[in-house]
Amino acid sequence: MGTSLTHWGAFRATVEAGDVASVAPIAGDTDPSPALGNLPGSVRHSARITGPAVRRGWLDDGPGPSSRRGADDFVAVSWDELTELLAAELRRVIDRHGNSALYGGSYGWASAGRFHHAQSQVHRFLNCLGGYTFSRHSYSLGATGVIMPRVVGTHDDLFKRSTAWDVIVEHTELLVCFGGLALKNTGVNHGGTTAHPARDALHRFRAGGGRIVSFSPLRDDVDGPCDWFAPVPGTDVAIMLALAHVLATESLADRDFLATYCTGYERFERYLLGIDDGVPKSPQWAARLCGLDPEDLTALARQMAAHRTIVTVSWSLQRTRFGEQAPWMGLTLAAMLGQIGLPGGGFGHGYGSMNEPGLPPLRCALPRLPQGVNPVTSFIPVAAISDMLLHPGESFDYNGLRLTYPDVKMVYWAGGNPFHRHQNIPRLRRALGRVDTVVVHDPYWTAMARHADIVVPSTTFLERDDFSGSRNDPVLMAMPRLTEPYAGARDDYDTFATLAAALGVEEDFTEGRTSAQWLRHLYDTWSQALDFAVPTFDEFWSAGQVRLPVEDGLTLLADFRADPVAHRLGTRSGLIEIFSDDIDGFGYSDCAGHPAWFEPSEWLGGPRAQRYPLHLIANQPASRLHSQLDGGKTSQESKVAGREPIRMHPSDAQARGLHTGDVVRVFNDRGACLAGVLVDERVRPQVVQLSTGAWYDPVDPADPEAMCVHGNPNVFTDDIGTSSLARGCTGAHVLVEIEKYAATPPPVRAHQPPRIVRR
Ligand SMILES: Nc1nc2c(c(=O)[nH]1)N[C@H]1C(S)=C(S)[C@@H](COP(=O)(O)OP(=O)(O)OC[C@H]3O[C@@H](n4cnc5c(=O)[nH]c(N)nc54)[C@H](O)[C@@H]3O)O[C@H]1N2
Ligand SMILES: Nc1nc2c(c(=O)[nH]1)N[C@H]1C(S)=C(S)[C@@H](COP(=O)(O)OP(=O)(O)OC[C@H]3O[C@@H](n4cnc5c(=O)[nH]c(N)nc54)[C@H](O)[C@@H]3O)O[C@H]1N2
Ligand SMILES: [Mo]
Repeated sequence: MGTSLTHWGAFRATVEAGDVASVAPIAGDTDPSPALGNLPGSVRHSARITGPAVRRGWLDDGPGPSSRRGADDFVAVSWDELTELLAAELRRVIDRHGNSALYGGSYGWASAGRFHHAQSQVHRFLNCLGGYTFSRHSYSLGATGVIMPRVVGTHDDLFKRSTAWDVIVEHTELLVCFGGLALKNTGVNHGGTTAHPARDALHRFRAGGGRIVSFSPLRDDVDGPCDWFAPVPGTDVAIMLALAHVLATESLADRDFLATYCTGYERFERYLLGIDDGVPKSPQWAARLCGLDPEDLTALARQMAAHRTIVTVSWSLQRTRFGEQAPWMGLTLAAMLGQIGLPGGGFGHGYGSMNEPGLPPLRCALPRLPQGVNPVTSFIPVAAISDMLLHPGESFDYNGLRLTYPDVKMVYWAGGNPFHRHQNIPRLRRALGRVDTVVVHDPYWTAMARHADIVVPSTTFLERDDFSGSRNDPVLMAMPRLTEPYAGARDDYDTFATLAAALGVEEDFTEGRTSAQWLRHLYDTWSQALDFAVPTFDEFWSAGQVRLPVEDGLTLLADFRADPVAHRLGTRSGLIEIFSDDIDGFGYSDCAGHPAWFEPSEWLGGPRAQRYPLHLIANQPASRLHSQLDGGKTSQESKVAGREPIRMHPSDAQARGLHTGDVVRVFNDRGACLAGVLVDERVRPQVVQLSTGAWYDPVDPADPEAMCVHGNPNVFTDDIGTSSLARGCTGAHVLVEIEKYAATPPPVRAHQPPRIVRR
């Protein structure tokens, strides 16, 4: 029996014949994530990469653009050959094109361990070589990461220092949730988690008389009783404006709070009341967009003003076109209620998006592998990868800057799966076809690995020693190796150390340490910097964990409310910016100086819905983390007819002659996939839900436009940014049509390795 940690929780495992045989949550985790069920069999899964491999066409023809990526055979090579080829190609690209031609943005979740964290490893390695074009922000929080620092001075603290669940249970009367409070998502936390308290907190909240109002297309985004409103997806900003309109016109807005703690309310109010455009953003106005009853909105606004209320906005709302607006408008609405900084009142962002919001933060930092310094200045907002690869040398707007896409020749990926996360896969495939070389480190033959020229087999966290924790969890956990490395897999660290030696930067990269020595070193340097005592590394390792102090009882922005001068915000004015002069000054047509309603392209109210009348919600999967361990038991058991399940309302199913268990073709003009139908009343009519994470499985790998037979929604999502401000990912929403798939559905082969030939 061994113990370890994943992003979705800590567990105990039995190991047999070199693989995980069974898992159980650790004692004390009262609400473990079902995704733990994907671990058994994951070490020796058929999709494991068993040794280094090189795409045949790349080996035969050398580096260069190719349309064969994703369709070619692979040639098995030895580790020595791999090191030689890869070192030579890195040298060639850097010498001939410069370090900015190396894209090492390499975003992705990989494993929880702090040392073998693939992103940190690859960044450190590339920095030793002189740097790389990097990426900013995340797919998770692309819009929030840019807008919220400008309007409230931080984005991280909105989660890390969010109002604690205990404070909500005790003080909050009304939780108004835009995007629900999806407990399926609180299973997960970046870096791991040893407890899942959200479900229990909501029980206690209700038991104490608390009320939940959920705006969401899915009833089950809130577990248990709530007042459910199912508006037209993408209209939350209009709804919030309507609520704000009632507050403004019924003298319910807290003018003192707005005057003391905010700037720019008057400018915003002109827009709200329609003084300049003649369009008051009233409940009647919003009702025409969102489809809800204006009386209900008016009544809710009054209740919000009369009770201790938190307005919370899920992260999904900002993963849509104009995604900057929802968190900004949610904050503005909370500011008008005047309860920001009061216990149990104010603003929340991401309750139900991740385990972290509501959990007390650590009183210290965590051990961290230093990534070195990157001298290269070229970067992209992370979700602009296809834009960058397809438009080298072109300029683009980002957060008030005018930037230029570098001419990237080599894409280096470790620990992420762009075929899981990126929008418009046909476009991504054309973009990847443009570069000279694609390198991927992964334990598994994901679609990204299949599109690589050089494939580097990584160990999983189960095959190496590591430790991890997260900033809102009180436990730093040891992650001892549970079994030996499978087949030819190597730790990413060892791969990079060998490459660094071949490239003459071994000492810079390793600092003379083995990975075992690094673990001890990271722990020791971390513990020496703490202002409290922790056990020695050996004591920690044999105990398997160390408990760390946390800051209990937080209320978001309480210190700012208590003293807005001493605790001035990191915004230009030091206050909450309901109007931002800076953003206004950028003159963007798609993001104004104050939060506003913009009509998205992918929504039921627009012209596109005539052709594609169903609004697809591409949300996070309940059965796994992203694409990770899609071949595992929990994920596989969730499939319908072997495909990713698509949920739809009985009325939409009936109109198309569909039943639970049918295989359907889901499509728009960008692409198509197959999926398995689940008819479900909990889904709003005209909405369908297909989670991300089914491994991309093109029926004809040689055709970039090919239908995915497995159910990956990113084949048809739009690769367009949130706005010129943040250019965040907008993958959460897309319009589609659905029809019964009449032919015999092709088999799903995504979890079988590609053809590997030996020379
Ligand atoms: N089990 C599991 N948990 C996860 C993850 C996972 O892969 N699996 N991923 C983690 C990661 S990396 C992240 S960033 C977070 C993401 O957290 P979120 O982005 O919040 O998660 P989603 O599941 O995409 O969306 C939450 C809900 O928002 C609702 N929603 C979508 N569009 C709209 C809309 O226009 N209006 C309203 N009112 N509601 C809408 C959907 O019904 C959806 O179920 O989740 C984390 N948690
Ligand atoms: N349409 C749509 N698209 C979305 C979203 C959405 O809501 N809608 N959500 C977005 C969000 S919030 C996110 S965070 C992204 C997630 O996107 P990603 O983070 O790219 O997805 P993962 O599947 O977690 O990819 C992690 C990869 O790391 C590999 N890995 C695990 N351990 C190791 C290791 O030790 N070494 C190496 N080298 N690799 C390892 C795994 O096998 C896996 O292939 O997706 C985004 N995409
Ligand atoms: Mo995310």
